[in-house]
Amino acid sequence: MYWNQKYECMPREELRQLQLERLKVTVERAFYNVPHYRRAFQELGLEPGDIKSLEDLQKLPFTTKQDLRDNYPYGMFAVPMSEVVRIHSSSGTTGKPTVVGYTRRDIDTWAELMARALVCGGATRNDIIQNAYGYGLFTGGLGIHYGAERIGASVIPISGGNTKRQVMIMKDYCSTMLTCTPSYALHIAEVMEEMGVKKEELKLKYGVFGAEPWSDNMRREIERKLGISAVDIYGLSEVIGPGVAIECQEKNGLHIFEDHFIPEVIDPDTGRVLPPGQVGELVLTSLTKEALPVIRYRTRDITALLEGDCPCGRTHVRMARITGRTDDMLIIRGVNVFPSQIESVLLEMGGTEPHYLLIVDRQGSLDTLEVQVEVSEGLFSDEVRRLEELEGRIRQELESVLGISVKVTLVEPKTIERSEGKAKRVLDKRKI
Ligand code: DLL
Repeated sequence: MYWNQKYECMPREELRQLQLERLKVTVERAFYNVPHYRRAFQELGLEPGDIKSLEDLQKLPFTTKQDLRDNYPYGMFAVPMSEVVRIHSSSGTTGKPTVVGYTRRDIDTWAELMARALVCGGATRNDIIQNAYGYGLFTGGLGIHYGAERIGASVIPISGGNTKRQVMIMKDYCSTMLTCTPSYALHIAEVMEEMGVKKEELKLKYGVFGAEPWSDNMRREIERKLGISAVDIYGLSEVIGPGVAIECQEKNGLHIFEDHFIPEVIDPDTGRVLPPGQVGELVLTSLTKEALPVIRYRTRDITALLEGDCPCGRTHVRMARITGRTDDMLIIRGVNVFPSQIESVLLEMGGTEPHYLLIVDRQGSLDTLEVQVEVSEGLFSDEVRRLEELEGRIRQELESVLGISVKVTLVEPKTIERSEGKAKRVLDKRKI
């Protein structure tokens, strides 16, 4: 089952030709409309006319999250704001989040990609899709929503949270597909058990899960508990949101929608492009985006491109599941968290020492974050009430900065292990 067979199964030669045409347009768009790109190209002595073949892509400079931040909020946009119809953003680090924009045509492209993705996951116009990705600045909710409507499926825009209600609605409204993060899918399954609802009472058949790393083991677990077939969906705000790549029902790697994105895998240390099969950092170039074209965007996600034809008939290259990141970004309950965000809150608080440990764990299927921090010598011998007050203040501040709940534990001075090399500040106990 395809949504758009012509493009999804395009012969490779034709696909490469299309990519080249679209790449040239994208490079021109970026060069002439975005000062950052013009500068970066000129530093390398390049101009749009130098891109004559797909291989020439390798001459172009990389783009990083830092470039987006340096041009915060709208400096990387290639169209005037009057053309922008939607703004999303991804969670920030110490400072600013990354802001992304869409023209009307970008929204249309995104809906097309998400329609393809949901069909890969098993959806048809007859499905009832319970969309439990968060709606809002996060791209998950609205991204899936538009794709589901494009197919003509019935979408339930329930967003995340209120799990008992999720179960009730799943049962009463006869949802046939669930879309959310994999950890939330497991949590829903657990709450279902607690409520005494059996999977046989549901009409659920398919799941499309992503936005955080997960494993084949976790897939089996979710499939068994919910009685469904589950696929992995990948994407990132800077590139478009969900709908960059997805598994087909073969569940053997994620097809990257190559008529809209060119993937490369590089050695993160040298920037050298690696041959298929080798593990490195995924770099993506958009081919059709108007508001925010990205050229050789370094995703920081670790994967490999997989060679060989897929029995499903799609000709788009597959990538292995994302196994981690080259930076220290954590994904906790689907929210991107950088340890540096936490550090800057702790350092601003007063009363604490710059020694802390972040403990990430999974209770049931919900991620938890505990922040252990040493208090200053003077304070520790102080009254309990003052310590409690400090703990409360830190927790509140962290929760407002990160947008997730946090447990704060104050510990005695000099109790957190010191390291002789790089400090190890994160203990990730989750087994996924
Ligand atoms: O997470 C977009 C999305 C929404 C994807 C819904 C899939 C489903 P951001 O918030 O910008 O966008 O976070 C992007 O999340 O660079 C990866 O590190 C991680 N990520 C996304 N999908 C997967 C996945 C959305 N399937 C960052 N496996 C990316 C592993 C993933 N990691």
